Amino acid sequence: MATDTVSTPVTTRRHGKVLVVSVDNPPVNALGVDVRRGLVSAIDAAQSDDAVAAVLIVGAGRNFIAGADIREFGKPPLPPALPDVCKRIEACSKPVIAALHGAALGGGLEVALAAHYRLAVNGVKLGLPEVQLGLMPGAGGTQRAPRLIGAGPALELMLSGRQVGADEALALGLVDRLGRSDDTLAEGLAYAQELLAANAPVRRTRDAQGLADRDASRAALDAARADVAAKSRGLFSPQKIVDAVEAALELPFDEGLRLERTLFQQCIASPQRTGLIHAFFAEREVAKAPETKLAQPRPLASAGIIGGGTMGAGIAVAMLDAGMTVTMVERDDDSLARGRSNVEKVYDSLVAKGRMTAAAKAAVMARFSGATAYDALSQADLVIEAVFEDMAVKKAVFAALDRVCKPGAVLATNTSYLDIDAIAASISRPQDVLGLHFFSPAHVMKLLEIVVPARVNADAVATGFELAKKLRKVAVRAGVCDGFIGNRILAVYRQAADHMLEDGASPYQIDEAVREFGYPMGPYQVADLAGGDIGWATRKRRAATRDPRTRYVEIADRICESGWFGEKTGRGYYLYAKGSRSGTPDPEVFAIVDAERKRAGITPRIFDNAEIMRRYLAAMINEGANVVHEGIALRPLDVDVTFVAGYGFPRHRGGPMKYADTVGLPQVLADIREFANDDPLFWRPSPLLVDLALRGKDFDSLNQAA
Ligand code: 3H9
Repeated sequence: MATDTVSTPVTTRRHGKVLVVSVDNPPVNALGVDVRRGLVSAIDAAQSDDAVAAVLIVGAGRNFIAGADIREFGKPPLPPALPDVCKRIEACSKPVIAALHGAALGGGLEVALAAHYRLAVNGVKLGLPEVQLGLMPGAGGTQRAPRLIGAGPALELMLSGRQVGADEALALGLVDRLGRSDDTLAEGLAYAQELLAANAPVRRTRDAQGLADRDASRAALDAARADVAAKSRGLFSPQKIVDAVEAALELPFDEGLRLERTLFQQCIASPQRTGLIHAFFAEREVAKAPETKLAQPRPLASAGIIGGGTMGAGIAVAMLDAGMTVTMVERDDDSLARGRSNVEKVYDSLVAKGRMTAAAKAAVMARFSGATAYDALSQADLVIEAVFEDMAVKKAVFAALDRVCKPGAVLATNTSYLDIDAIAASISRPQDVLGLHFFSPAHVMKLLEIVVPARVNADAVATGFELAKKLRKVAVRAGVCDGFIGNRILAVYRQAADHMLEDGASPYQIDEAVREFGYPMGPYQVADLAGGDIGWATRKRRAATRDPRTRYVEIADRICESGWFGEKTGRGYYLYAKGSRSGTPDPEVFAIVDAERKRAGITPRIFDNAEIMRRYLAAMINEGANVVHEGIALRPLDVDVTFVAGYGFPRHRGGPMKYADTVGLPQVLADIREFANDDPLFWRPSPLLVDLALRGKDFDSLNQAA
C-alpha cells in the first residue's frame, strides 16, 4: 500500500491499484471550495498515475457528502464550480466508484451520479432535496438522474426532495450494489477490485438510456408539469426542475447541462431561496438554546401525562412513537378509558390504512399504561400535565406531582397562556418546572415551545430540548408571558384581521389574501377548524380585564352566540355541507357582519388583497418585534421558526421577521405609522422596530449578533 498526496479536506491514499479519495469536511462533508478543488486534483492525480487503475470516492465520518455548501450561496462563486467537478469525474478514463453511507444528498448524490459505479451500505440516505431550499439540482442531477433511472422516478425524487434508503435506491437503479457490511471503505474496495478483475469499462451516466422510451418520458413530464401547476402554490423551483428534465429529454447532454446551469442561477437569485435557506439554518439555530450549552439533559426514558383529552393523548402518541414508556393519569376509570381510546384511535387509523400492523400497534401499546392515582408517576423522569386551562386546577395537579414524583423529575405544563412562574412558585421544587407547549394534534404538529420560567434549572430546560429531539419536533425557547411567542403574536394579527372585517373586508376575502401569500389556510378557516367555542370562552374570561379604550370587534361573539362553532357544528364563518371539510361563504354571516358594522357606526370600505396583507403582516411583525424586545424570544429567528413550524407561515418567505427584512424595516414602520392615524392605540410601533429602522439595521443583524 502506498500513500501519496495529502490535500485537506480531500485526501488520497492508494490501496493496490485503487486510489481511495476520501472527503473529510466536518460536520457533513459539504462540497465547499476546498473539497471541490481537492476532488479535481484527486481525479487529475489518478488520471496521470499509471499505478492507479480505478478511483474510489468515500466520505469520512457519518456521511458521504450532504451536498453543496449552503453557506456559499449568495456569495461570489469560487472555481471550480460543482458541475465542472462532476464533469471531470465522469470524464475520467479510469473507472470511478462511489461508495455511499449516511447522507448522499443534493450535490453529494450528483458527485455519485457522475461516478461510473455506485455502491451503498445500510442506513444510507440518498436524495435530491434542493427543492426544499428553493433550488434544483445544479450539478448535472437534472440531466443524469433521468438518464439513469427514468424521467418519472427522477422527477418524483427532485420534486418531493425525499430521501430514499438502500433497498429503494437499488430498486430504482440509483446504485448498482449494496454492501453486506457497514464498512463502506472495505465494501467499496472489494467492489472496485471486482470491477477491475472483470475489466469493467468506464460507464458514464450521460450515456445511460433511461430516457429511451420517449413516450413514457413525455407522459411523466406532462404529469409532473400538471402536478406542479396544481400543487406548488407559487413555488419557483419546481417549475424549473420540470423545465430542466424536459431539456434532458429534448437536448444533447451538454446543452442540457448548460440550461440546467442557467435555471439553477435563476433559483439562486430568487427570494424563495433566501427564505428557505434562512428557515433551514434557523431551525438548527433554535435547538442551541443557552441552557443546552450550560447543562446536560436529565434522563428521559419514561414519561407521565396528566389528562387524556385530545392534547394529552396526542402528546402520549408523540412519546410512544419516540420509543418512550408512557403512563397516563386521569381522574376516574371512565376518563382513563376515554384517554386510552384517544391514543388507540390514532394507531387504529394507521392499521386501517395499512400503514401499521396490528402486532406493531400492540407492541407500541405495551409501553402505555394508565392509572387513576398519581402514585403511578413516582418513577417517571418527566411528567406533562395537559388538563383544563384553569390556574386552580393546574396548581392542584402540581401539588400532587410535588408529593409523588421522584427528586429530579421534570414537571411540565402544557398550558397555552397561564403564568408558569406562578405554577412553579406554588410547589416545593420550582427548579424542576417548565412549560412544554405542544400544538394540536400534538403527534403531528412540528412546533414545541419550551417555556422557561424564572426559577427553573438549566438541566430541566436542556431536558425539554432533548425531548424535542427525541420527538423530532422543532423546539423554540420562549419566555413567560400571556401566549408566549406564538399565541401572543397570533392574538394581535387576528385583531388586525377582525378590524378589517368590520371595516369592509369579508372573512372570505381575508382568507383568500392570506392563502395567496402562501398560507395553506386563512385565519377564519383556521378558526372554523379549531372550533370557535374555545376562543369565545377565552374572550369571555378576559372581558373584565380588557382595556375599554381598545377596539373590540364583536362579530366572532355574534357567530358563536348562534351556536356556530365551525366545522364541527356544520357552520362557522363558512357553511359546511354534511360530511364536507371545505366550507362555502354563508350569506347569514354577511348579514351578521353588516349588522355589526351598523351597530359600530362604520361605513364599509373596499380593501384590496395587498392592503389586507400589509396590515395583517405589519401587526404580526410589530408584535414579533415586541416579543424579541422583551426577551420572550431570544432572537428574530426564533419568531420565524415558531411561525413557519407552527402557524402555517409560508416557509419560502423565511418567517415574518425575515419577510420584514425583505420588505425593509423603514417601509414596515411607515405602514404602521400610516395605520396609526386611524387607531393609534392598536398601531403602536415596537421600540425595537423603531430603533432598528433608525439605525439602518435589519432583524437579521440581531440573529447574527446573538
Ligand atoms: C445542493 O447540493 C445544490 C447542488 O445541487 C448544486 C450546486 C451547484 N451546507 O442537520 P444537522 C450543517 S444544495 C452547509 O444538524 P443531522 C448544519 O447547518 C444542498 N452546512 O445534522 C449544521 O451546522 P451547525 C443539498 C450544512 O445529522 C451541521 O451541518 N443538501 C449543510 O441532523 C449539522 O447538520 C441538503 O439540502 C450543507 N449542505 O443531519 C442537505 N448541511 O452544527 C442538507 C448541513 O453549525 N442537510 N449543514 O448547526 C441535511 O439534510 C442534514 O444536515 C443532514 C444531517 C441529513 C445531512
